[in-house]
Amino acid sequence: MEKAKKVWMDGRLVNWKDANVHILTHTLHYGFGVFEGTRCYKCVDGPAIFRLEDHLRRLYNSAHILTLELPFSFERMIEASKEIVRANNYQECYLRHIAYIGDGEMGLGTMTNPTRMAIAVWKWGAYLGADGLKRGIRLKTSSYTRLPVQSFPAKAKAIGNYVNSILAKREALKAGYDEALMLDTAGYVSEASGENVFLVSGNTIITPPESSSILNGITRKSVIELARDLGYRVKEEIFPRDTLYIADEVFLTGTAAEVTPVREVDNRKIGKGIAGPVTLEIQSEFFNIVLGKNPEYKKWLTYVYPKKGGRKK
Ligand code: PPE
Repeated sequence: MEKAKKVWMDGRLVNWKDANVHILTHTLHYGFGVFEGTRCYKCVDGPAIFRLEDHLRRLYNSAHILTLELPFSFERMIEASKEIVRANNYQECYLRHIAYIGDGEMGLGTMTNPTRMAIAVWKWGAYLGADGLKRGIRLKTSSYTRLPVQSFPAKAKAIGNYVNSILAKREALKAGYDEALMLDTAGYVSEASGENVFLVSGNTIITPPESSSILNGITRKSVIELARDLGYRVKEEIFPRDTLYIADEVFLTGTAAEVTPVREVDNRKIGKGIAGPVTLEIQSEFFNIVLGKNPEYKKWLTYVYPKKGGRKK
């Protein structure tokens, strides 16, 4: 990973090599904290962060679910997010917001440790590989079940939740697949280890509903709106994994993965076994939007430089 110059920590810009925490940082031991992943794209008229307010709203909601009080205001974090991209002079990058419990006391019940916040940025290419983004990836149903909604706050992007995801991801990678498909406790499709799942059947696009144990993905929400605007019928409903096997197309959405086609699920070809036309249309429209090429969706962009339309050279 290329090291950025600066990291935003607790209200200050610090050098990359100084962006460290104490070994007794509470969250490091128990995983109780929340985070966000957001992308900044090099738009035609300057760098812009995609759906920054929605990502930060989810960060504050995640914290609320965990009963963590965040020490900085929403507005301050909007400004800090732009500031850290500018401080590193990046045109495009991934932003990682994190809120965690710092050091002080140990033990599960400690209430006195400070809650800390940071934003780090780095350059991140195609999450599931450039080839995967173009041609499609291979998905394998995991032996790990998504944790049930009564035990796991799926609507919180909580750090500890990711033990479940990483177990599934490592299992899939070791077995030679690109990504893990996770089922819920009833056996229905929930999501991939770090992406939401969609299928295409004729003119209809289906994805599990928000009431499932899925993260309410911001890319998911964007793709639902975009697909409807393109004239597709979009349904949010539960389905078993064999519905994926017989779909015309399958794709994944996520900030990191963007819109990634799936060409195979559990050793079964999906459609023709290549990236499907509907997926590629949505992917291409999605890239137009995040790159500021579609005026209808400019509402989703937060330009990093103050002048409307980005920095003028
Ligand atoms: N489900 C999960 C479990 C998840 O982690 C993500 C994001 C999504 C769905 C898609 O949500 P959204 O990004 O709002 O569209 N996963 C992050 C993981 C990246 C990482 O490896 O770290 C991401 O895409 O940023």
